[in-house]
Amino acid sequence: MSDRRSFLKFSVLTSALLASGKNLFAHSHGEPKITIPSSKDSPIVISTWDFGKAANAAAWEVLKRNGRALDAVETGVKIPEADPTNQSVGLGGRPDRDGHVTLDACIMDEKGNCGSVACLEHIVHPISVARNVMENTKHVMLVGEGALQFALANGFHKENLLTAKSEQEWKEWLKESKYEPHKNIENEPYRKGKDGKAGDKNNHDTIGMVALDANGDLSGACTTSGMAYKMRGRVGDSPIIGAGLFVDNEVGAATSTGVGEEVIRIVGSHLVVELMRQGLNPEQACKKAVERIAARSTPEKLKDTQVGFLALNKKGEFGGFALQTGFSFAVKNGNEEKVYEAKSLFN
Ligand code: SD4
Repeated sequence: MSDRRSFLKFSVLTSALLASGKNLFAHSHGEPKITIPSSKDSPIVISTWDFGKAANAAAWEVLKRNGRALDAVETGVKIPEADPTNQSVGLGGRPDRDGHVTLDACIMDEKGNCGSVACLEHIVHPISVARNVMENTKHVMLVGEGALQFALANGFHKENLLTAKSEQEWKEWLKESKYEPHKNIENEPYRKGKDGKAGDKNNHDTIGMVALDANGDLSGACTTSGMAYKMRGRVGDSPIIGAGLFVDNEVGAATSTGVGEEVIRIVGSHLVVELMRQGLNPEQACKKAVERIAARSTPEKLKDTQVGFLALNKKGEFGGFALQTGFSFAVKNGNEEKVYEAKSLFN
C-alpha cells in the first residue's frame, strides 16, 4: 500500500476512534500498536536553546507530513551540526585542548532502540552515524577510531571540522590553557556579543531534541562537540543513553545540556522520565532532577555550573528547568513556534 493510501486509511481510522472517545487501538500479535495522541498539540518538537528554533523548523517539515518522530529529530539536529557558526555542535565546534574537534551524539526511538557515537572526529553528522549504529549493528555505542571507521565504511565522508574561527580562539585559549567548563549562564562574559550586550547567539551548547509525532510516538536526538578545550578523549553526557537523552514511549522523553559530568552522575534524562512516570509534569520532573544535582554538590561548585533539562510527555506537555538562569528552549507545534526561558534554581 502506498504511503499516501496508508496515511488516508490511518486518518479515517483515527478520526473515527477519536470521535468514539477511544484512546488506543486494540491490537493483537503482529499488528502495529497505534496510540492516538491525547494532546491537541501533537505533533510537537522541542529542543534546547534558541538555536533549537531553526532545528525545530526542519523537524516540523517531517512531523507536519505525519512523518516519524525519529526522522524528525535526526533531520532537525542536522541543522546545527552543519552550521559552521555554531561553535558547540558538529562542524565548527570548539576543539579539545589538543585542537581536535571530537563529537558526541545519540538517538533513541519509540521502541527503545538506541545508537550512539562518542569522541568521533571528522564527520559532520554524528547523529546520522549514531542512527546507523542503531539500525545496522548489534551495538549501541561506538567510540573514537572505531566509530570513524564505521562511519567511513557506511558512506560518510571525512572532513576538517575545525573552522578558522574555532582554531584561532583555541590558540588564544592555549596561551593560558585554563579549562573552565562553559556555564552558559545569563550575562556571563562569553555570552556577550561584540557590542558587549548579553546573548551572543553563537555561544550555545548541545542540541537535545525530543518529538512526539502524529502517531503518538516519541523519539529523541542529542548532539554536541562537548565542552570546549576538554581533555583528549573526554566524553560528556550527550552520547550516553539515560544521561543526555532518554525516551520511553509509554511516558515521555527528556534531554539535557550543560556540564555533562553532573548529568552523568545522576543519569539525568532517565531520572526525568522516571519522575514523569511517577506523575510529575515535565517541568516538575526537570526541576527535581536539577535539585538532585544541587543536593549532591557544594555552593562553591554550583556557582560555576550550568545544567538544563528539557522534557516532553506522552500528552504533548513540555517543560524545562535549569540550575542557573539563561537556559532557553524552543518549541514548535501546530499552534506555536516559540522560545521559552526556563525557570532555574538560582538567579
Ligand atoms: C557535554 N553536555 O559535553 C555537553 C555540553 C553542553 O553546555 O551541553 N554544554 O558535557
